[in-house]
Amino acid sequence: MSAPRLSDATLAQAAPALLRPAYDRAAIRIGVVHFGPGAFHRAHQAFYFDHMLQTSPAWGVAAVSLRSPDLAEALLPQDGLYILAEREAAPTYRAIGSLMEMLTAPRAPEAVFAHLTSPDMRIVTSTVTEKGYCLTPAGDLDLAHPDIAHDLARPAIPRSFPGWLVEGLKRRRAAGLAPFITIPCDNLSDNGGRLARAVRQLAQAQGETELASWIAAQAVFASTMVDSITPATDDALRAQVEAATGLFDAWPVQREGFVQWVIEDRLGDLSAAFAAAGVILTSDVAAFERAKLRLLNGAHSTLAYVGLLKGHETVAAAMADPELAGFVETLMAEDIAPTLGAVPGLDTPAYIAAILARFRNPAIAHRLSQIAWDGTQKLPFRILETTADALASGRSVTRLAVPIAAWMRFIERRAAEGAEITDPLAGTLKELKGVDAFLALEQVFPRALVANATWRGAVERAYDALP
Ligand code: CS2
Repeated sequence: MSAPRLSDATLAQAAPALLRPAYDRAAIRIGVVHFGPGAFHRAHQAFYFDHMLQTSPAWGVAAVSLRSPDLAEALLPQDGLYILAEREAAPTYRAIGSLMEMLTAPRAPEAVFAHLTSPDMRIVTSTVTEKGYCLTPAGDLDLAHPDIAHDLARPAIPRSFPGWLVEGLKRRRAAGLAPFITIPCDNLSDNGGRLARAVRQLAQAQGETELASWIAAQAVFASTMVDSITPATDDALRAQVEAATGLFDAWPVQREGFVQWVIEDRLGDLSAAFAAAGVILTSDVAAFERAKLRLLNGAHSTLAYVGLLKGHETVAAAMADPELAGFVETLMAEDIAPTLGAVPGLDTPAYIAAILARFRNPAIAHRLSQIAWDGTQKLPFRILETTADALASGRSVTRLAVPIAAWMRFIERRAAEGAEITDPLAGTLKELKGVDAFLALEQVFPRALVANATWRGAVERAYDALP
């Protein structure tokens, strides 16, 4: 007999193991528009908003998918409810109630704008990944990006994330409202600064000079560091959720118990509500972001590319390989940590130890292939910025060259097998062979780095040493 499907009406039938919203969902107002409601958003920001709803009904989320209707199709029959599994030795299951609307932007543009121009709506968040910012390697808006080209020609119904923000802010200004606060939650260094620049440049390129000045003067883009390991949903998770809760959820999500959200302290009167939910507000988010991106994400990408070449499938399996685990630990302590300087409030050796313990979490099967996606977008922030800093201070880059060489080998192997490569540059990548061909990718490798003979030599040696 199959279990009833999760919804407002069936929630009361769930097994006691399911933690439920301790607030009245019928009273919720939309205070947040989120772009890119993938698993990470639902395991992270939506969880915080669910917490904030316990004290105020102002934190409902309208979740906007830029393309795919999958989320709306899965969650509409469930009234936006889904189950978050926290996977530690004793797992917990929690029904998250903060998603009140699931919109697919191209199908319902006016509904998206209705929220973006609502006086109750104060915060826009995003998890659109690195590529969603549509930037050149120098950090400018990529005017040649097909979605940006579209938004220049037809700004009123945008395609890109910056395009939605510009048009939303334009309508808000026309309605005499203050701008919303944008809190981007993607793994880019200075995500707020980069997004602010992209949005201003798009407004300028659309000929909206006054709008661009208004945005520059009044709109807040708060940088953030987000952290929680979130393996993709699979059928095993669906089955476990159903067995534990007695309800069927078409799209549950899972993460480790650890969850962290650090936001630049520019939220004004909204700060207290975020702080009460456990968000860390700080004036120095850049230091936290850099430490997390370089240590955690840098180590993750290293485990992914080297681990896949060695035949491992998950992070925990790669960490059970003493040679690889030892290499990553040394890379973090000897090569990455010295580029961070002192981070106020962060004990770096303890932070490294905690990350390595999280990677070993036996309750989580985090696939290396998931982390290996989008290498051209991730490696600049995770490894190449670290490498440039190490070179500038005369430190060795021998170990830092290994994940880069492993990525090249990984791409070559996928191409040779005819396997799919998930990356915006996949079409180019699958034709590349050998270090020189990869280093010619100007979208990925800064020319100053490529011109550095020490680093280049290190990449070549690492490449030759890998299978
Ligand atoms: C991972 C991240 O998939 C990846 O590239 O490195 O998603 C990582 O799990 C999170 O940033 C952890 O906060």
